[in-house]
Amino acid sequence: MSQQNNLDHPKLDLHSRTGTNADTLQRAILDNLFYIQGRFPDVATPHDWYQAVAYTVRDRQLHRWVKTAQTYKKQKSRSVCYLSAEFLIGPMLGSNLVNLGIEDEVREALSALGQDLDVLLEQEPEPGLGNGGLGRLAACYMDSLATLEIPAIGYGIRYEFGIFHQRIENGWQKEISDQWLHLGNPWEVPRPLLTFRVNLGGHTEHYTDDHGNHRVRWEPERVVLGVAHDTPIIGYGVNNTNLLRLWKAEAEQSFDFEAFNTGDYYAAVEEKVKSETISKVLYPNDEAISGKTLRLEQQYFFVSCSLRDMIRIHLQQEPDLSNFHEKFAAQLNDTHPAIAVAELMRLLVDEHHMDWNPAWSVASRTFSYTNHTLLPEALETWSLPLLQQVLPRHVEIIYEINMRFMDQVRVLTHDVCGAVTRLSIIEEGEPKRVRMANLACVGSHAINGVAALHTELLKKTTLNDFHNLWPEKFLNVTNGVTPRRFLLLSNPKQSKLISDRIGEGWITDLEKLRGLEAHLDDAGFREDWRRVKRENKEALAKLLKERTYVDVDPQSLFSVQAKRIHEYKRQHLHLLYVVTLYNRIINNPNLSMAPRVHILGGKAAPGYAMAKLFIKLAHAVGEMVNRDQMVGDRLKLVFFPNFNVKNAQRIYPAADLSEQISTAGFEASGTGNMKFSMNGALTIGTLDGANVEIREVVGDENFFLFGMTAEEVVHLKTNGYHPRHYYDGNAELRAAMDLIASGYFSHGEADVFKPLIDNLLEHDPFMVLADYEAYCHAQSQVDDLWAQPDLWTRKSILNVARIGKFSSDRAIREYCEKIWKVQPTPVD
Ligand code: GPV
Repeated sequence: MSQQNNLDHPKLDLHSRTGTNADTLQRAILDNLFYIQGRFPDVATPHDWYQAVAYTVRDRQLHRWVKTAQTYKKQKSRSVCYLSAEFLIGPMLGSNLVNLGIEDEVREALSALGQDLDVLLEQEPEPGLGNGGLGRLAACYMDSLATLEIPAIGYGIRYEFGIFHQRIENGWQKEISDQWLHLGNPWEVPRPLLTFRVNLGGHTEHYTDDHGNHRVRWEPERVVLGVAHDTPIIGYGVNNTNLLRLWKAEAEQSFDFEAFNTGDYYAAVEEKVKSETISKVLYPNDEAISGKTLRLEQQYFFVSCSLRDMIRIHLQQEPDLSNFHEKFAAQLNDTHPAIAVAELMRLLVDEHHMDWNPAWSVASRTFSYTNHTLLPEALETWSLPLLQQVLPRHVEIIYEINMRFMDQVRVLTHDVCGAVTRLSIIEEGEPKRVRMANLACVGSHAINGVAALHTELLKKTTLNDFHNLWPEKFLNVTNGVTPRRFLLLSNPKQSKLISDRIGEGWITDLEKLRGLEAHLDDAGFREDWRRVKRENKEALAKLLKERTYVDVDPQSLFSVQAKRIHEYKRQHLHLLYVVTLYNRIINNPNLSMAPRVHILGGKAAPGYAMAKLFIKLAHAVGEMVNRDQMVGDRLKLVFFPNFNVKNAQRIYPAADLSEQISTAGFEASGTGNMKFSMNGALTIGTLDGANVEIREVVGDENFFLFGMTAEEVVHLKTNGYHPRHYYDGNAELRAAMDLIASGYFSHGEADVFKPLIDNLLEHDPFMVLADYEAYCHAQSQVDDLWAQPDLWTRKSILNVARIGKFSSDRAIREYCEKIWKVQPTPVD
């Protein structure tokens, strides 16, 4: 019982908070239920039990966390700071159990208490602190950093309201505000003493100090507090427990006593409300957010707190900031935190009195920048007047950075073809704007894209001038996803099947999956593989029935497209194919075909009318197709509502076919494509983003390729694209579009889908019609293979066996070697 431990208090018995056998866990769960929540078993709800288990797991993380902090400090390790406006971490209980390796023990402890772990897992609200790929990537990287024993802090915003919940009403998306903190968050530790004051607005004053130095004082209009909230991130099978440190905005004084004393109660709380607004809500992306003052304030708020926290940590050990960049590598996750370049200069020069040149050297060796998109509308710029209003000192600093940069550029480029104007951080115009990507490039020593094709296109197009200037700064790091959450946790059956054959080494060394190829000719193994997929599909079919009331046959081919809704991702191409199949059945009632279930899921940005219309179309077509007696079980179309991390984990394992059909050159990488493959789906896809590399490793005979290349897309666009030409030339395409336009799917109201059809015929910016025929052809090849189940299974196994490259462990190793120059620091 009196197990020794040598943390801070050698004699303290912490066994009940560290022990991991079922008996100890059972007692700990009961203790937490009673002492933290004031509940006892007779009256505890499933959510109470969930929280008691969560606290029990967190206790076991906290010891490792303290030990980790001590180790990093003692070893003076260089740390990675991942600056990101989004961390889409998803539910934590399941992945923490998996990473700690105590799932079986907790399950046993709970069953002794009459509780079912699976029921409790369902209780956890999802921390939806991100929109999609970019935020989820940051979460996968946090998992890999800890697993690889790399000292790291994730810095971001503790949004009170994460991404909205999607409800479907009459086929239309309705946004419901997220309340993930409503019942409390057992995973976070608030740190009220770790608070920074963040200035906003006001003006600057330049003066000369007693020693004759030029100094700048920023007199803000208001001050907001940033309070740290820490979530421990534990690695798989290691003791390293890193930190996700999210900042919550609070008012400096929760009460204005002067206003209160004069009787104006409302004025007294007004300032508090205004301050706290900064971390209130996550902006749903794809929307025009430039011009939103609050969004800029959010970006500056979390960046300022994070940099000052890094400086605080640094000065605990070092006399000054001249070697700050040796202690920290700061990654800018897209341009959302790019104001960090100016803020670090302000902190070093104004507050720590460094000279400009050494300060610049420190800053540019600290930062590196990841670009996640080529879409011009997603490249952030802030209008200068707005920036001036919120961050007057930063405008001065950005001008100074730009002046020095422009001097350098004129010498280096001789302004060939107007390169100077394009490289400038300031965009001319009325009003002038600050280009955040340019600021990030100038202030970073490394710039990377997220897939090979994406990086090449960045170099050739969006960041071409910067590439000409500094080719050595550019490199590629293809994205990856964590196999712990997206295989081990979410697909336990396939995981067990794999481990039974090749051991558990794949969990931290995903290339080991190649060992599965040796079992390809084992008929028993293929049989098991099919059975597992089948069981996963049955589970999803059950869930679909609960959520959508649609019956689907698990024997059918499950074809899935689940991701944010966007025209460039071309959910409408997918829907045109479903309507085409429907037409084929109507025209030939005895048609024999591979029975298919098409599943779509994803959220549309609230202000993106066309994306919302796609959702309506999916429901409208589904409603007609699914109840048509003539169709029967040959074809179903289901929209899975509220696609989020939790739901994703139940969808990937059940997919046969993964739809990755974006217009070539538009999807920077994609990460869902990797998760589907890892779970044994074959991909039908274009040569876009990471699809290119997935096809390379799984083999082109195990991938259904179709469509124009990125080059062909550009070529067609420059030579004049006429979508109507494809409409006129393809009878099936015409029939599908005409049927939608006729009002057949909208109770005779032809107007409903008119904007969608008109847009395709007149503009079709993402060339859906040009790729339609090739897509249908590739889908026929899918059907042919589906008719040979054993061959399909072989290809499914091969996809998994060869997908090792797309582990986020590989991606993080590349960042560590090529960009961050950090080494593992194991914790005993
Ligand atoms: I910029 N991405 C995203 O989710 N949100 C954004 O604001 C931006 C990019 C995505 C890309 O669209 C994906 O192709 C990519 O896989 C993902 O970022 C992670 O790199």
